[in-house]
Amino acid sequence: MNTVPEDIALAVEKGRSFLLATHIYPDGDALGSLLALGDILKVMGKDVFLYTEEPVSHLYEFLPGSDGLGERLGDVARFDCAIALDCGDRFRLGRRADRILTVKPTLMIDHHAGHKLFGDLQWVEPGRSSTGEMVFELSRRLGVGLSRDAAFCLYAAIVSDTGSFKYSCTSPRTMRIAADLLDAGVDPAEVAGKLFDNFTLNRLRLLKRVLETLEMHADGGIAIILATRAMFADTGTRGADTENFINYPRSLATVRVAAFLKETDESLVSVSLRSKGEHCNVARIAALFGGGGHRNAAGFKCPNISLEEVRVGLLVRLRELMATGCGGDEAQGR
Ligand SMILES: [Mn+2]
Repeated sequence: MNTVPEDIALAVEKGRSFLLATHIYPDGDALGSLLALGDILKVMGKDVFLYTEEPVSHLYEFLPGSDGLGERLGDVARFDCAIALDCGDRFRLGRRADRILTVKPTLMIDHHAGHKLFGDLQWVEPGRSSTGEMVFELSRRLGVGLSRDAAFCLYAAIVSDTGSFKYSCTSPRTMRIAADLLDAGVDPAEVAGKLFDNFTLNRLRLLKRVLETLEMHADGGIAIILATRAMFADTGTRGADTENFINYPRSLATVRVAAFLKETDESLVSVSLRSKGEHCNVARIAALFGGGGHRNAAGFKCPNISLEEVRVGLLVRLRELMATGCGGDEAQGR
């Protein structure tokens, strides 16, 4: 069942020169979708510029094409179509969001449940595991065969956002698409190895320090871990090295909600939240602090505040969430 809206497919067919962008601090789904769609458009004979605000994290340098992303946006008048991928609201497009959005039309392709509509044409499906899944559907709708590189990027995108097909956002359709990507030549062991078995010794030392901060609350229902600037300095690591650390407290059997607070370079405290099940909606907690995300995976950032202040304020909200049956009954798609 192909759900690509007609106006999205037509705009992609019609465009000649494309600006592709995704959210700041891009993850595997963001980058995988961006690179794969860039490859698909090039196969269609179109000009494509892949924009990123910052250099790609070393954790994702293995994605084919990641060395071809550009930080210099230049004059956007040269584009006749922009596409924002995996981006739940305009602020997540980063510092140059306003300039990107002057390109007409700007298309949205996204699966965030709390997506705040922006741009000109939207394709938002919270029921999708990943934006990678949606880009796959778009390639089918456009009748473009996937190169091995594009298939590799889409598979990495889907594996990232489904936690290796473990999260509840994984649907039968997700698995069928993954199977098609394996048929296109993707080696699942290669992707998993590069996504997960990618630690430097410094990063493992950082993990050791971070796990020492583990604290439990609400009879084991809440787990919190912290990363301070001193830990990054002592171990020679950066914020990007903490990717997936949140999965360690999440992996505790009793845990319903896990939180990871870290001090970033720009005097911000950045918070990642993970939860389990339909009734534990951390996107609502993140929204209270000006952030967003999915039911079971969300986050927010607080400027000019100490880690301890954020920890105390967040814990109050997490305790409330636990006390109300972990988030109430209205189930949003992840
Ligand atoms: Mn995503």
